[in-house]
Parts: sequence; structure tokens; C-alpha cells
Amino acid sequence: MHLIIGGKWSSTWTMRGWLACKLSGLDFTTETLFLSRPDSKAKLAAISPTGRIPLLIHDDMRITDTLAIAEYLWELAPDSAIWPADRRARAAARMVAAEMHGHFSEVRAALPMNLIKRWPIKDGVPSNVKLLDRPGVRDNIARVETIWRETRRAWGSSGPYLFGSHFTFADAMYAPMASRLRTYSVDIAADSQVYVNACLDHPLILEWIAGAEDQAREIGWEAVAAWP
Ligand SMILES: N[C@@H](CCC(=O)N[C@@H](CS)C(=O)NCC(=O)O)C(=O)O
Repeated sequence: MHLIIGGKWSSTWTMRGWLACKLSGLDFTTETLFLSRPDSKAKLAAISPTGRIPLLIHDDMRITDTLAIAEYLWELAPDSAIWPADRRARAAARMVAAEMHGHFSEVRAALPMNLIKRWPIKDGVPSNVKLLDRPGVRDNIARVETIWRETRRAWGSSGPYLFGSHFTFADAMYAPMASRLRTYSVDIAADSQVYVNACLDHPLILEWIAGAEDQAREIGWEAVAAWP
């Protein structure tokens, strides 16, 4: 199995696709296609049926879209940690993953993920206020906090993740959001902060972030940290 991913510091969807592969426990190789190069569009068009990544290549299948990839992998590895083992919890996990997949465009646009960046806070005043005051952004963040709180209340009593002790694909879907809240120093409720810390401290997330840092060192830390 072969997974095409983007630059690790900024590619939220390919981070999720990579996490799905890791959670499946199946063997896979990765290849990086940086999206900001002059020939990126042509390369994408040549390999990906939708012109988007992540792209999972398995035998004669070419699968794009993170949710489709996660579902395909789960069918290959139904005992894996991609989804919770309990049928009702699994339905709830698919529901919150789908909500992340289809919504939150305002926060995506205002606070792009950059795993290298730390938004500057000057004289104790967060300089992120302008971004957070863009239409819809605070509502998006409030909804994310509600999803985390209600999901953890219903399903999360056995551990720090959305569905308890196992980090599932639902957590993978929200990891880029957790990283945005940290990067842009967003003021969130104490329970949300506890979840952000648990999510971002998971070994798979740390492994992906270490990869982002390697790429930043290779490309130029300052340039990567300044993006977008
Ligand atoms: N809904 C898709 C979104 C995939 C997506 O937008 N991927 C971005 C990279 S993170 C992409 O391929 N962009 C192509 C481009 O910018 O030309 C998914 O879930 O995989």
C-alpha cells in the first residue's frame, strides 16, 4: 500500500490519511508531493482522480478522500483502532468525523495549520484577535469544543481521547484543529485544553510533527514558520 502525502507542517488532510494508515496497523509506504511547487498541479492531475491528496494506492485501487481511505482501511483491518469496537460508539465516531470533514470552513480559512509556527503574543496581548474575530470563526471553535465535551462525556470515560483509552480516527480528524488552537494561542475551556494536550501528545502525532520539523530544517525553518 502506498500513500501520497503533502508537506507535513501544513497538510491537514494528508496528516489524517497518514494517521488512518497508521491506525490500521497495515504496512504502507509514503511519498511526498509538495503542493506549492510549479509542477504540483500537473503531478496531482496525473496521479489522483480528484486532483487531491491524500491518495492511497492499493493494487489497482486509487482512493482519495480521507474518510473513504479510513473506511477502506477499516474494511481491511476491522479489528484495528480506526473506529471504536462498539457499534454505537462507532456510529458516534463516524458522525463527529463526518462533521469535521464537511464543516468548519471559516476556521480552516482563518487559522491555517502550521505545525512549525507559534503565533506571536506581544506584551501579553494575543495578536490573533483579528483572525479570531473573522465571521464564523468563534462559532466554529465553540462547536468544536461542544463536540469534544459531549463526545467525551458520552464515550470517553476510559481515557483521554474522544472515545476513551484508544486514539481513533475521530481523534485523527480533530488533531489538525487541536494544533490550530495551540498554534494561534486560542483561549479555550479547561476541558478542551486537556483534550488538545492529550491529542497532540499522542505518539503518532508526535511522530508526524517530528517529520514536519525535519522538513522545516531541510527547507528552511524560518520560511516554513512564516507560512502562509
Ligand atoms: N475532502 C478531501 C480534501 C483533500 C484536500 O483538499 N487535500 C488538499 C491537500 S491537504 C489538496 O489536495 N489540495 C490540492 C491543491 O491544493 O491543489 C479529503 O478528505 O481528503
